[in-house]
Amino acid sequence: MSKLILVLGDQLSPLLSSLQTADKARDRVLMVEVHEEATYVRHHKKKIAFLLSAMRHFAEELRADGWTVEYVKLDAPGNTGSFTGEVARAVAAHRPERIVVTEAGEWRVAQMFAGWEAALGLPVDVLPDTRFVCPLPVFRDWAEGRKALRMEYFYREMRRRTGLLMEGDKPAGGEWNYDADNRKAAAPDLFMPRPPVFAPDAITAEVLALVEARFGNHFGDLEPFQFAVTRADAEATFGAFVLRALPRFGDYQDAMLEGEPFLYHAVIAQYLNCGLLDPLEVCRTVEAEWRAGRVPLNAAEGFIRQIIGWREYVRGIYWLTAPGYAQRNFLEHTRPLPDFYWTAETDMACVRAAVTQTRQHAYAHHIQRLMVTGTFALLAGIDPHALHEWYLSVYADAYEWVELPNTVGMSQFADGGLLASKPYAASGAYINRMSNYCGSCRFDVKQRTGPNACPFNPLYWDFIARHREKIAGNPRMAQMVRTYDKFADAEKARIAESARAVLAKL
Ligand code: FAD
Ligand code: DLZ
Ligand code: SF4
Repeated sequence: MSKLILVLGDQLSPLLSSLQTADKARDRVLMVEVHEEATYVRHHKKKIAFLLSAMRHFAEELRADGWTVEYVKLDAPGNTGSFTGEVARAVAAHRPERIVVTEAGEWRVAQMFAGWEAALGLPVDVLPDTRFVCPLPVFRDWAEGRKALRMEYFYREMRRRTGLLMEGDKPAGGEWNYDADNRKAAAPDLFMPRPPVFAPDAITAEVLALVEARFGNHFGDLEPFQFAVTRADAEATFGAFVLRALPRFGDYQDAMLEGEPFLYHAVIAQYLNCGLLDPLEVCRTVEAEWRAGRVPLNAAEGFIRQIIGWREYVRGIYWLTAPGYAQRNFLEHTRPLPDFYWTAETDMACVRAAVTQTRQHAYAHHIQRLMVTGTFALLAGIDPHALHEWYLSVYADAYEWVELPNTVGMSQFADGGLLASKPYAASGAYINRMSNYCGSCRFDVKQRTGPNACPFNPLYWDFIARHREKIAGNPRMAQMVRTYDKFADAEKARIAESARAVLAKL
C-alpha cells in the first residue's frame, strides 16, 4: 500500500519533510498546476511563470532521482483547477493508503488539508515544515505571556539556537545588531552589481506561452523572463550576490536609487520561499565569508538578521494570529487602493519608480515596499486589506505567511503595534535622505503645503493630526505629536487643506 505525497509549488526542496518520510520505490509524488492558486489573488504574470517553471524543473529533478512523479499541467485534460479536486482525482486513480503533505505556508491551504480526511476517506498526515529555523511550537512558547513580541529579542534566541555569529554565548563583535552602521545613502555606480540573468530553456518557454494565454490580463510584464528556475541557478544567483554585493549589503540596505531596482540586495526571497534555496545554508555561507575576512560584520549580521530574525519572526506571527490578522484595521483606514499602484501613472517619482520596477521585475526591495508604497498607503489611509492583496499578488516572493505580517503589521500598523513599535509614517524628508528620487520629481520635497509640496508632507502631518488619539501615547510618536501641536492654527489649516487636495486626486 502506497502513500500519495503532495508537493506544493512552494515546497521545491529535496529535503522536504514529506519526501523524507516516503519510499521512492513504493510511493507516488503528486504535483499539480491549478488555476485557483494563480487567481485567489491575481498574481503577477512573472510570478506565475516562475513558479510553474520551477515546479516543472523540480519534478524532472525528482524523476531523475528515482521518484515516481505524477505531474498535472495547467492545461491537462480533466484538470479540476484546485488542490482539493486534483488530490481527489489522484486518490480515485491510485487508491493510496494515506496522503502525506508538509504543512502549507498559507492558512487558506491548511484549511483545505483539514477537510480532506473526511472528504476523501483516508488519513492525511501533515508534517512540520523543517525548512524553517524556528518550529512553530517554539515560537508559540517564546510568545506566550509576552506583552510585546519584539523581533530583536526573538532574533537573539535564533542566534543562540543556530550558533550563527556567536562567540561562545556572546554575539560576535560584542553587539547583537549593527543597524546603526547601515543607514547610508548610495551613489550611482557604473559597477553596481546586478543579479545574473538566465535565458528561458524549453520548459520555461512552454510555461511562458501558457501563462500568456491563460493569464495575459494579469498585472505585470511576463518578458523578459530572467529568473533562475532550478536549484543550481538559484545557487549561482546567491553566489554572485555573496561575491559582489554582500560586502556592501549592510551599508546600503536602506538606500534607493533611480534606475537601480536591485542595488546591493540579494534578490533571493523568491528562491528561499519556494524551496530552491535553504535559509540556514545561505546564512552559514554568509557567516563563513565573514569569518574568512571577506565581508564586514555589519553586512553579515544585517543579512543573517533578515533571515533568521525577520523571516522566521513574521512566520511565527502569521501562524500565531491566523486567520484574524488579515482583517485587522487599527487605524480604521478604508480608502480604496489608488489606480497608480497598478499603472504607475503618478507624478510622485518615488512611487512611480517602485511600481514601474514591480511591474517589470515582480520585485522591489524592502525600503521601497516599506517606505514608498507602504508609507504612502499608510499616510493616505488606504484599506490595509486591499493593500495586502496588492503586495500578495505583485511580488514573486509573496506568500501570505511572510507578506501579511509585513503589510498589515510592519507597514500599516493595522495590528495596533503587535509587530512594530511605531507606525512607519514619514514625510518626504526620509525618501530624500535615502534616495535620489526627489531631484527628478515634479514635487518639492522641501515644501510642506501647497500644490507643489511633496504629497508625503501634508499627508504626514495630517496623519499625525487624524490619529493623535491613537498614537500620542506611543513614546516614539509623542515628539511628532508635540511638534504638530506647536504649529500655528493657520499652518494646521493649510496642512489639512493640502492633504484634502492630495486625497481628492487619488
Ligand atoms: P534582501 O534585502 O537581500 O534580504 C535578504 C533576505 O532576507 C530576503 O531574501 C528575505 O528572505 C529576508 N528578509 C528581509 N526582510 C524581510 C522581512 N521584513 N520579512 C521576511 N523576510 C525578510 N518578503 C518576502 O519574502 N515575501 C513577501 O511577500 C514580502 N512582502 C513584504 C511586504 C511589505 C509591505 C514589506 C515592507 C516587506 C515585505 N517583504 C516580503 C520583506 C522584504 O521586503 C523582502 O523579503 C525583500 O525585499 C526581498 O528581496 P531580497 O531577496 O533582495 O532581500
Ligand atoms: C503561487 C502558486 C501558483 C501561482 N500556482 C501554483 C500551482 O499551480 N500549484 C502549486 O502547487 N502551487 C502554486 N502556487 C503556490 C501555492 O499558492 C502555495 O503553495 C500555497 O499558497 C501554500 O503556501
Ligand atoms: Fe517622492 Fe516627495 Fe521625493 Fe517626489 S518629492 S520623489 S513624491 S518623496
